[in-house]
Amino acid sequence: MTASNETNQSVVTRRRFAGLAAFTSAAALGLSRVGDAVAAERSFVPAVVVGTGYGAAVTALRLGEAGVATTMLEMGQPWNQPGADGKVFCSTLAPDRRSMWFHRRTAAPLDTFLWLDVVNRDLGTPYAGVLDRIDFPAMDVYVGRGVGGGSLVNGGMAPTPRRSYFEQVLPRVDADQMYRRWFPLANRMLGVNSIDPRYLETTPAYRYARVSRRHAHQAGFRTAVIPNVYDFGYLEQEERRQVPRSALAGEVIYGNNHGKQSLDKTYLADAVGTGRVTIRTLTRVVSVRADRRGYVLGLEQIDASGKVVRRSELGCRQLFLGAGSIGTTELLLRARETGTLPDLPDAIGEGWGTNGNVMTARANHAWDPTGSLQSTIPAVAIDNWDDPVHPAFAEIAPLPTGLETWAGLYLAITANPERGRLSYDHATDRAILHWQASQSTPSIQAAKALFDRINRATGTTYRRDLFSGNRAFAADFCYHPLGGCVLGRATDDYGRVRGHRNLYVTDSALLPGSIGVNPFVTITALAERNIARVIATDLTR
Ligand code: FAE
Repeated sequence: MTASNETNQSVVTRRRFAGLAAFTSAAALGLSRVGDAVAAERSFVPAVVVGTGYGAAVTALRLGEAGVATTMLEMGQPWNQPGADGKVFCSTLAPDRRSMWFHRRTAAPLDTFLWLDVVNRDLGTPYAGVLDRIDFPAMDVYVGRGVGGGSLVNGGMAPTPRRSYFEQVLPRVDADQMYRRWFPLANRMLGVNSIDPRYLETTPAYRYARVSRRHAHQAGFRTAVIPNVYDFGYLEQEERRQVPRSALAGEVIYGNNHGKQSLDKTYLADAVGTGRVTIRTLTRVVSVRADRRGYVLGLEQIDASGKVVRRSELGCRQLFLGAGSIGTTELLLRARETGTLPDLPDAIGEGWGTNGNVMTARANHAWDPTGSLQSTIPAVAIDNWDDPVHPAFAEIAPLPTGLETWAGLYLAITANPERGRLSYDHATDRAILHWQASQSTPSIQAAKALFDRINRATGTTYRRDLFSGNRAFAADFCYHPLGGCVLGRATDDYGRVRGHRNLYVTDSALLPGSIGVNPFVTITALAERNIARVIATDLTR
């Protein structure tokens, strides 16, 4: 290591410590902001970033590094303050009010077990929990709510997309540069790591993955080990009971108490650590309008019970939208349709897709148990993306009930060409998604082609007891909403909203409905690429 590398390294480490300390003290003091108190009270700031998910976190860090005072606005809570049970998050098996964002009942995607309504629980009074499900007529969209966005609730799977598919999806983005520079940077920053192959082959916690992998091989499919942002070293320690359990204690979609490098531990800690970035929490952006200096946002601050405690406005010169595919698109549609930014492009709301998401489960033979201890963090996938008719990339998912279930569960990503559209509904003041149930059929067909072949090769069948209505496939929900403000259409090739100076989209809304693998590494890498260009060319200092 050279002397200057060492200096850079120590600056980065110090910055992260400072950021993590700011998170801790904000939690200890019960503050509704992380970072500088004075900055959080200003009515005008140079840059605002809406949301704290992947695109937002990257953008805020790089703005902070460039010396731009930046305020992040997040409608969810900071998730680092333990509740009465000493834990920040509740587990998937014993969910409480922390689980869901103002729902009266949990809304887990597997809604029955042995056809019984035993999975979901009543929650009592609605609360600002960490997982939201936005329900549209034929599609339910899961999203994370809180400082860290989807990183708080997701499975941490961190694959880089196949280059040929990336080039097909985003032909105007320089793939050479992405694969040489931005994907490696995103992987490094996110803390992506891989499971030790010896551990994968021997631990009871991944028996389910080995069983499903063997079945896939029997049917002639290829499988791949998938990197993750969960610390696999920590996971091994969990198994030896040297540290508190998280992945081995059924924690994931309602948050992981340990092990996961969510954004509040990486990008956001670094961003706050620059001393230039402040996060205002439980603060929802409800409107955007233009003024002489840039943009003015209407804000609603709520308490954890949902009561609006303050309404205010915040002005900025540069506005970066990172509220997620649905959130960002909704803000721009509302602005266009209520006339506060009437000239926004027609392409806003278009090009929305589910990343071809479809979930299914197989029933294994009695001699093929999958184990009562299952890591919630997936590590293996069936890679059938080369199939000329039905490309599919199927994550082998756990079913961590604490009991033997003999189930093989999968979340498949397929190349479903169908696209939906979001529009603004004046009556409810919300975005509505135009997606027909029939548009999910290509996802089901692709998954069926894959799993029919596995069932034939192994003499097994589908489980029909896990999704209500006796269904073998569930393609009426998605974890990977993508699109709505597509790169090169609603924006230019770097996320600048067409026709609007200093207005940018930074997140999953940029991806045109499909990326072929779990998307957050791509969202992160694209955000890195875009903000580097914007800082180099658009910022006036
Ligand atoms: P996102 O992470 O959704 O963050 C948006 C943030 O903006 C949220 O914190 C919102 O609360 C906030 N927000 C929204 N509207 C407003 C507003 N009006 N005012 C203020 N704040 C607002 O954005 N992806 C993978 O790559 N690997 C996985 O293993 C994986 N598993 C998943 C499992 C689950 C259960 C879920 C739900 C998702 C999973 N994903 C996974 C998807 C991934 O988390 C998602 O693509 C990214 O989080 C999207 O990142 P964005 O930057 O677009």
